[in-house]
Amino acid sequence: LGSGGADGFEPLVKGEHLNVAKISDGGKKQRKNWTQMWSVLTSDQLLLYKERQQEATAGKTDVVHLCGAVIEWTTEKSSRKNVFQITTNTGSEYLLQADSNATASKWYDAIRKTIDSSTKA
Ligand code: I3P
Repeated sequence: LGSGGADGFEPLVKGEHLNVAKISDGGKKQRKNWTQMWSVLTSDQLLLYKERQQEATAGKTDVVHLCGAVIEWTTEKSSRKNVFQITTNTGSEYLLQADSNATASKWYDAIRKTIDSSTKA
């Protein structure tokens, strides 16, 4: 933890590839389908793009609203390592994962801070 090297800025708002599975959409269970997404954190949203290039064309695949969301590590909802879950205030559930523990931890911390600050605002 904390050894982010050249990338270790806080809060983290730049893009990176993460594995994402949306397991609930507004309370409705979804079939788990892990997809590598280009992920960009803003001050109150996590933007998910299929391709890095789509960031420039605003071709978002999904937007995770972080105000009022809950984030937690989970070892029960996947056989993968370094998995955390975001539950939005509308009941959508996302699993996020990276093979690198440092990468997963960096995003977990940045998203948690974003949830805290956007929920207080
Ligand atoms: C799922 C797929 C997922 C797996 C999930 C399977 O099968 O293998 O990768 O989740 O396990 O059901 P399918 O492609 O046929 O839908 P993990 O990789 O996170 O373990 P689960 O049902 O135990 O969630």
